[in-house]
Amino acid sequence: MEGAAVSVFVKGTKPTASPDVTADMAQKNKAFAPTLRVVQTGTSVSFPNFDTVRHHVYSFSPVKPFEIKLYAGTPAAPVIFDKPGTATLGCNIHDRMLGYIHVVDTPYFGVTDAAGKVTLDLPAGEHRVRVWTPTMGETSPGVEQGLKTGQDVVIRLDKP
Ligand SMILES: [Cu+2]
Repeated sequence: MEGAAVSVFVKGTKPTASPDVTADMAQKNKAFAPTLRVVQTGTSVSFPNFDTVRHHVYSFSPVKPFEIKLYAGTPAAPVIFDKPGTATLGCNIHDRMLGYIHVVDTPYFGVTDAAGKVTLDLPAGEHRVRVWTPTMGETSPGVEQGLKTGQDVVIRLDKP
């Protein structure tokens, strides 16, 4: 299964990243790497191309429609993801390329590993955790529940 985006909302923290926060969504072997990248709202994302072929990356998603026309190397201008939600990425040249940038209003986030686990370093207290996976679809906000730091939180996504 693909990784799940896990974000934790902590009262009193800034929803938006400072302007110098950056992230990468690479292309390697004609695939997005990673398939799913989680960023805080306001993050500048670069799209470095490590392949010897050119890519043409786009998103039609309402949270961030954009297009980077046929390019090699790293495009000069990063794309700023300024609204929370999910952008689905594709490539005009390689139809099978599919990736996601999941944008969250919190600095606390991660992606689950192959075992479905993620560990986050949180301020002590009670917070809200939200989980989103690509299978939910880009318009889904994900599922949310409470959590208390220091305890394992189990979220089952296979419930009806
Ligand atoms: Cu491509």
